Amino acid sequence: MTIGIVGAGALGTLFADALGKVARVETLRRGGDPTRLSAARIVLVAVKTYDTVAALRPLRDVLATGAAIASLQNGLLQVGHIETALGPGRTILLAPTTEGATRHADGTVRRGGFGLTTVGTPAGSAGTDLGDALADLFRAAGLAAAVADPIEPHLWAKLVVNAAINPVTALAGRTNAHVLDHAPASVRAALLAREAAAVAAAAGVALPYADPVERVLDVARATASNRSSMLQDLDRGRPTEIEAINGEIVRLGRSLGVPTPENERALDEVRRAAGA
Ligand code: KPL
Repeated sequence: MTIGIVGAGALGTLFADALGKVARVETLRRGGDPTRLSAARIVLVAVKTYDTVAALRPLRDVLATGAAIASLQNGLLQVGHIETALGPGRTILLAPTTEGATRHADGTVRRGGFGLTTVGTPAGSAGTDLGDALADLFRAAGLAAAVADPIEPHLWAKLVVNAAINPVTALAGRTNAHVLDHAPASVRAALLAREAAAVAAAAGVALPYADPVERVLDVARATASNRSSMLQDLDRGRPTEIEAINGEIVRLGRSLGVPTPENERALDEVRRAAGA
């Protein structure tokens, strides 16, 4: 099976390297030739949320009929972005992941611990057996994977973790271990996670864990040596995903009447740190 990967950042490279051992992998970099992905059965999307439409648009007339698009991305807006870029009627899989990868100064990418990738189809979409096939492939490549239906609680589960770990580590300039080792960072991460979980509950989402703070600490432990994606974005002077993560919590919190002062503060501070 040929797997396409859109995006050659740290996460895309981690998946390309792992899957390259068990499948044929074609990576599409920014400005690359989209026809490289014409034989792909599954296309993994590993670009930043705000780059999705521009990165996928060139594939609109290139992808094979029946090819599935599987998003590894953060946030909640993946399906809309994919449909905007490729049109309706595509087979879409969502694959939120707690794998962490850091690109070092010499350009190499190192896995920052061990995460779990959960694969499923968005609510209301037609069933496909490609989700099971993708999870099997991940496992064959040495990446822990699960299949879940519905997948939305797992997108939220990842959002809560990102809302807590990413701004705290990005603002401190420290690896994910900071959330465990530095008491004020642990307190702040816990406040962020609790607010995000309260928004999830108000949105009618049952998170797949009982204690969001414990979950954040578990992921921080499993990815302790990783520099969070938000920290790597700030390091490189790139836009961060703060709007899709804490920004989304704040926006939904407002519309659902859930106060999110800690997420608002994180949103504000990361925007300022990024010079926005
Ligand atoms: O998803 C991540 C990220 O950095 O965006 C975690 C799981 C927090 C790993 O660093």
